Amino acid sequence: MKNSRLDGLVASGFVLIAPMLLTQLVACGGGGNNNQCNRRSDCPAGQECRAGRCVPLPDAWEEHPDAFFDFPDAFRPDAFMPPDAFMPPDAFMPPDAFMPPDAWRPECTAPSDCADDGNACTRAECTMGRCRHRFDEASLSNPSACGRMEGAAIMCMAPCPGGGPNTVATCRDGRCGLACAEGYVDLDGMLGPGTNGCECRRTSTMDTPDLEARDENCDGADGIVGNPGFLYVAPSARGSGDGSSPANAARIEEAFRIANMRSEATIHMLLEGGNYLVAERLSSSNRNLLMHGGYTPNFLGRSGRARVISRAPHAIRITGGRISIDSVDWETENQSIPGAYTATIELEGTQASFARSHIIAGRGANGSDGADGMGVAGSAAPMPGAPGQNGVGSNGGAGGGTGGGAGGQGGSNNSNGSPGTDPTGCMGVGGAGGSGGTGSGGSGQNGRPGCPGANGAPGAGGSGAGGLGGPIRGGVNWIPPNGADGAPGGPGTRGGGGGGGGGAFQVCLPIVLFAGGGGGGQGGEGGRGGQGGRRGQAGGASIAIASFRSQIQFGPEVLLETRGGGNGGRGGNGAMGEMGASGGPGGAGASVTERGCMARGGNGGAGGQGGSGGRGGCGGGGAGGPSVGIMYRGGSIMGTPMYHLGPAGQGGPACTAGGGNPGMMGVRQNTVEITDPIIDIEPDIEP
Ligand SMILES: [Ca+2]
Ligand SMILES: [Ca+2]
Ligand SMILES: [Ca+2]
Repeated sequence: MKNSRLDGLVASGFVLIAPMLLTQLVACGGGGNNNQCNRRSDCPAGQECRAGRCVPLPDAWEEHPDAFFDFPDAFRPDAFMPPDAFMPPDAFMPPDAFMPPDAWRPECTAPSDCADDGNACTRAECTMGRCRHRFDEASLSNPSACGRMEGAAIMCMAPCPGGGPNTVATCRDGRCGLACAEGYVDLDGMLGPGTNGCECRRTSTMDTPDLEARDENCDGADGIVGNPGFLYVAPSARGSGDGSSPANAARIEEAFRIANMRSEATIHMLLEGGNYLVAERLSSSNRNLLMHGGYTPNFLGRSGRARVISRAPHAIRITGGRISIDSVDWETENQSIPGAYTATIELEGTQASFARSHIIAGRGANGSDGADGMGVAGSAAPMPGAPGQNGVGSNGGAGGGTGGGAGGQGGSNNSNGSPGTDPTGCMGVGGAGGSGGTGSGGSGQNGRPGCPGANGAPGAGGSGAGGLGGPIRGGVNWIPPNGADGAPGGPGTRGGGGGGGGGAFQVCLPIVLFAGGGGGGQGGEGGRGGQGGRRGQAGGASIAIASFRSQIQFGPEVLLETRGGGNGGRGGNGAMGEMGASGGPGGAGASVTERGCMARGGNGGAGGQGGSGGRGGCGGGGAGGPSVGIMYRGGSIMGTPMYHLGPAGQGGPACTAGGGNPGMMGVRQNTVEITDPIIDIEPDIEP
């Protein structure tokens, strides 16, 4: 057991402690009762007087109590020596001079004998039997007792305080700090008490985007920040907009542009949730592109989806390579240009997988109506019939024209005129020539007029378009067929020729007069037929996915929606046919007079009016636009998405003038496999 009074004397605290002891000694009043004492002599042997009470003596004091306490004045510091003189202890208290040699004992023989001074940053030393406490250099880096010297003072903290979860206390240069526990990373710069501490547990140096958005490599975001194989995308650009990190998120068009320039075989595209308005078709070819949507702005969580709303008829086209789409919706708008179609996602020769995605095709536009037929077929207007010639003297006049519809020859002398020719039959009564007049009347009979030509036949109506089939453009785009144009109307036929007038003969003895009849007029030419109406345009298609030689795999929660095919356009009306030309007039019969005697030949009949041209045919109606979830050619489809299909387009009606053929209704099916040969043509937008 150590002697606490010697501690007080020899330690550096002696100057402070000794007067306290003196005060206590003086304060102890006399009296021996109840262990009360003023001094040691008041106490029984083996005890001392402490704080006015007799208490047992420590061993060391029992033998020579008087050697120390019987001379209180002698050790009062200012009484027996100046402070400089009595320090260090060895100098002022040679054992022999102060107390009996066997009364002094070493305070310590090893540091472990020294009492704790209550300061965790000191280390006890035992020097010449005396304890000293010096600053422990190990405290400069000891988190359990972290301290440093500032002047003569020891700044000590024991232990260093801890921080938030997964932190460890540190000590550096005698100052406390915090660090992350092994395997943990502080991402937000806050790790003190009450914070989230080192919130990220690093489980890998790699970090694949996942549904929980786990930041496995603890770089602050799902995926690998700054790696060329990872692009961070937001509805509007942030920072430099190069997609290298959440703080520098790129617009989606820019992300595709960057991805298409990168040499990495695999590109992860991480998209923040929200709407992406895109004016152009996005495209990727011969690459492994993985799109992960619905991230929170810090890319440490996922909720909802990214939604690409495209103003182009196709939101994205993937050629070759591979595409994986998760939690990204795609949408095209309703189409407005007549006959325009939309296929939201185009795949060609690629492997595609979809999960948690809603793919919407806008409605295909209605086809335009066919134009009405204008004008007539053929260039030359119908000619009127040539006139018949007059009779001269006893000679009849020639009929107008040649061939069909020619006028009849007027009768000479008293013979009958010839009938005009009749190219059409004229309802059974051709434009026959009038017969010659008889003698007594002195006048030949007039020729009969030619009958009118027959009207032209109406043009045939164009056929309506079928709903299925039609050209596949560029491998994946389906353009339904348009209707057919209406045929032009047939021309009217020429009118019949007028009959020749009959010859006349008159006897006024001794005179006999003869007068020739006039020639019949030629029938007029028939009118030209009217032009046919134009075909109606097909309605536009509405297709969620158009796939050509691609393997498609559907995962969970995929919905393919179409808003419906456009209606086919109406067929145009045919134009009215042209009126036939008028027939030529008949020639006048000759009039012969002598000595009061007269003979007059009959007049030729007029040619018949030409028939009118036929009306043009009605244009066929266009086919209705298809409404199809997946239109594919070759390749395969695995898994089962949900379908929500809008109505197919109605077939275009026939023309309003009657007749003609309506188009067929469009196709409405979840999937349609195209097996027709590919016809790679430009669309026929203008019907
Ligand atoms: Ca933190
Ligand atoms: Ca991850
Ligand atoms: Ca990460």
